[in-house]
Amino acid sequence: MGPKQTVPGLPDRGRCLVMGVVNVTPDSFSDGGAWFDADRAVEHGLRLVEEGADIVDVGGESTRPGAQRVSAAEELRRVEPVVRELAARGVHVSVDTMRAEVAERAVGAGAVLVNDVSGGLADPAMARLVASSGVAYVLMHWRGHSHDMQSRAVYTDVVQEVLDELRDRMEAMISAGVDPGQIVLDPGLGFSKRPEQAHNWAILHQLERFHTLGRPVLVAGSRKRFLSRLLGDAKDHDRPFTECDAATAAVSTLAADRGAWCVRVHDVRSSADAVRVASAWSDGGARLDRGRGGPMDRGGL
Ligand code: PMM
Repeated sequence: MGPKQTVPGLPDRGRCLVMGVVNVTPDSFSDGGAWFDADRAVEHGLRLVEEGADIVDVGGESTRPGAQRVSAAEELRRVEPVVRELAARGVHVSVDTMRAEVAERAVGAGAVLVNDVSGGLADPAMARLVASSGVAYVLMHWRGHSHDMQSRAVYTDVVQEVLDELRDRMEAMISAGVDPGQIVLDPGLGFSKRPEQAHNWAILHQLERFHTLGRPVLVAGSRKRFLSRLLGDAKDHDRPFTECDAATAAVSTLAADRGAWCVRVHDVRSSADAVRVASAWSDGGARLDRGRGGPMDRGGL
């Protein structure tokens, strides 16, 4: 099992949490364009909660390989109304941003988690904001912006280097005044990790080593290229991203079993089921999570 799994402002369900993704962008790699409208994005976020999401992650900037940045003003225009409305409806909202300014406004609008894929590197003001607001913070392993991140995927020992770089970033945030209890760590699957070099699989294979850093771990493999590559056909055609949800659920099951605090996914229903299976399996059903109706409710076997 991993380190203590409670994070301020976020629910403790005694199992791995599920974070559902709402990308309010025209170009995210796995669901770009689908929710690029505030009302539709809110509707989608509420549907994800019904399907079992514990947290809804709202992002306004695509991080797909090669993506160009949007302005802070445009990012705010996309995310702020969605965060505000979902938070007003009682949803635990996370904001997926690398900008302190966007994070600050989102926290003001009710976000309880700042999900920063740059681990504080993209915006020097981020550490101060996280420290002064006391908000929970996902610190992801990152080596550079999307336009050239894959050229930085050069490792001798990927697991050790990602661990070391996460530790360095965590120490830098703590020196800037962030309480260690605010921090969740994320190895950043797909970010400066090459599918053809099995970087992502090496990290998942040794996921338990990340617990040595003493903070909860978030795993975000949903619809990423290492899955579509694994499931590709004999002619080396990758499986389309949207057809990788069963594989994502398998990753969620295994990540939950290896002590992940949370999985970040696009298809919530399958991963919400997966983490409940992992939990019941690991404790022999001692503490069944019947939040949404268990098998007995339906009179089944
Ligand atoms: N990946 C994406 C976006 N946000 N946040 C965290 N913490 N970890 C990730 O790996 C991550 C993220 C890119 O995926 P998407 O655009 O399909 O949501």
